[in-house]
Amino acid sequence: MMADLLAGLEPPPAAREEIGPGALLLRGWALPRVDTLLAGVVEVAAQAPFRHMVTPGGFQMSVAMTNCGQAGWVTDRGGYRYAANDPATDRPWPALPPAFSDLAGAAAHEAGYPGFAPDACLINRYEPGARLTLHQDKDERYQGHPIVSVSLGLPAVFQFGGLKRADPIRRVSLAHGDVVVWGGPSRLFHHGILPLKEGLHPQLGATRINLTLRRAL
Ligand code: MD3
Ligand code: FE
Repeated sequence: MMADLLAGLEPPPAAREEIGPGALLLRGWALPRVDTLLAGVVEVAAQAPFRHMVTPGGFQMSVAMTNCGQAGWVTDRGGYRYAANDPATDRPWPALPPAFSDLAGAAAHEAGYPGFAPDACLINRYEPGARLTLHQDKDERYQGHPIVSVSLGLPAVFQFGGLKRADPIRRVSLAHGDVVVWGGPSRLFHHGILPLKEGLHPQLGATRINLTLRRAL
């Protein structure tokens, strides 16, 4: 424990914050693994490029997305769903990099959800102005599993509401290296990302990347 702390492998206990029922924010938790995670993103995007998908209502999303794992989240005029193949190439999505699954399993364990084994990862890429309007994540087959999110690059303002769309909304800043484990009641809470502000991150430039590790199937 103390040795891990000194080695920079474990953040101090003050970096743990319960931001909702069953939702634990681990500030800076991914920092020791950022380079490996980013290498995974580059590898995935080489095989399944980022693209701006279209919502069922016909709007192009401002966030660019790609996926890896057994299934990928997609949207088009036909609706939202998980698909085994990338519609852009008709080939299976790239495999989940082990660094992604390892980090998700360890973070979930840390948050009190042992045995979490993700089978899918949605990778979101934001540039200044890009946003994600308030929504719930309900396309996974069984919504009892937690979701682990990792924020990289420019900081963003995360909106966190409740089960009902009209519930009060809190704002939480998510920065480079922050990990959040969304389980329990929070798993189905409404959430979104406000338009990304201009900025330059030393490693990622004018970009924010968010990984969400999920059990989709
Ligand atoms: C709370 N992504 O991919 S991460 C998404 O930053 C998504 O790109 C945002 O919402 C992003 O669906 C927010 C935080 C997050 C992710 C998934 C959640 C919060 C969540 C699922 C349930 C509840
Ligand atoms: Fe979401």
